Amino acid sequence: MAAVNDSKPRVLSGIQPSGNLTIGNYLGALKQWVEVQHDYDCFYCVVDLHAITVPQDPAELRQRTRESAAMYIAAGIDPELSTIFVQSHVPAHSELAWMLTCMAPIGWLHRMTQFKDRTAKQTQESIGAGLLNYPSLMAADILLYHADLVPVGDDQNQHLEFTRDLAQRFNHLYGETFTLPTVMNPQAGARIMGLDNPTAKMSKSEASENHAVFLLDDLSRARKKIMRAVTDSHREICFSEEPERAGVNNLLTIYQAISGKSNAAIEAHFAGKGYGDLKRETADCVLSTLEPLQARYYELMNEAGYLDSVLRLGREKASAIADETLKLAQERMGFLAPS
Ligand code: AQP
Repeated sequence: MAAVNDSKPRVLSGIQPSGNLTIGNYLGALKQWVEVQHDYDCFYCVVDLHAITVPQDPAELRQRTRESAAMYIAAGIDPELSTIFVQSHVPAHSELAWMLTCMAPIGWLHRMTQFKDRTAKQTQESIGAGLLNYPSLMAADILLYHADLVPVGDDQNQHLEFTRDLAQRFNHLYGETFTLPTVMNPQAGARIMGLDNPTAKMSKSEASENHAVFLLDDLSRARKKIMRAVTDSHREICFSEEPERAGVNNLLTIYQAISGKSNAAIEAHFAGKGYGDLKRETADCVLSTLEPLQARYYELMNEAGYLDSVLRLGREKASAIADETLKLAQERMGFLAPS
């Protein structure tokens, strides 16, 4: 049973069940989650309320929520150490999100890059208000648990800044209530790019066939996708910020994030080798991660009742903390307590 640990600083993070998880989600988020769980009191949620900011098929959303939770465990999150739960199981997330939405200046929300990117090609009529308010819900997720640290890929850094600003605003208006969280990005893998288009972030909901390696991809399919990754017409294999070298840089980043080797060691290793070697060895690294993860995942999905018991316990533990913080915020904001 996961025990409450008040002496360790706290971590909170989540992933949307908006598609099958990718190696971007793994290297940017999950891998860090596993690494910090011994030193922090960790809360990891499947953020289904975030997923509905774009239309979801109800049956698929339900299924993916379970699959994502199983994937957290398969990736190495230990339910004995960390709390795993589903965001919508803890109503305090929605309640605090509304309070924060009412305090969030619309100008701040309109400045969010993710909102601008996601709505660039849509008409006002087709954009749900949830997409704009997404950062207020994310702020609620984090602030409810007084999280000290939030391990995420770097696409979420602006939302973390927003969370800090909103918490400060609340604390200033109503008195010290929320802890200001700090963002944590991995040293390598903070932004994995699409294999077919290395100038765009790898995303689980991007439809094109060779864009992403999914954590549940058949191993030969995963290898094929990496072997087909876009590179360039240069020869030298080295890290580079040049846009035209983004494909090679992306493969090197994936290799580095998994192998843990330094830039210099990796460049020395690939000196004199060709792009075929780089792709083959990157694929070997990725497959060495996917193979045990997939084996554990399928085992878990076949273990009747286990996942439900983890999520039930997670909900209890998360609710206890979130409800207390919500109550305090409600009092501070002036809500009449029920008699
Ligand atoms: N390409 C990536 N590289 C590094 N980290 C990434 N993350 C996502 N993509 C990459 C990190 O994964 C965590 C969960 O992300 P999310 O599902 O909450 O939202 P997202 O960032 O919008 O992820 P996707 O895969 O792009 O989802 P869709 O396609 O649904 O929008 C976060 O920590 C994120 O930084």
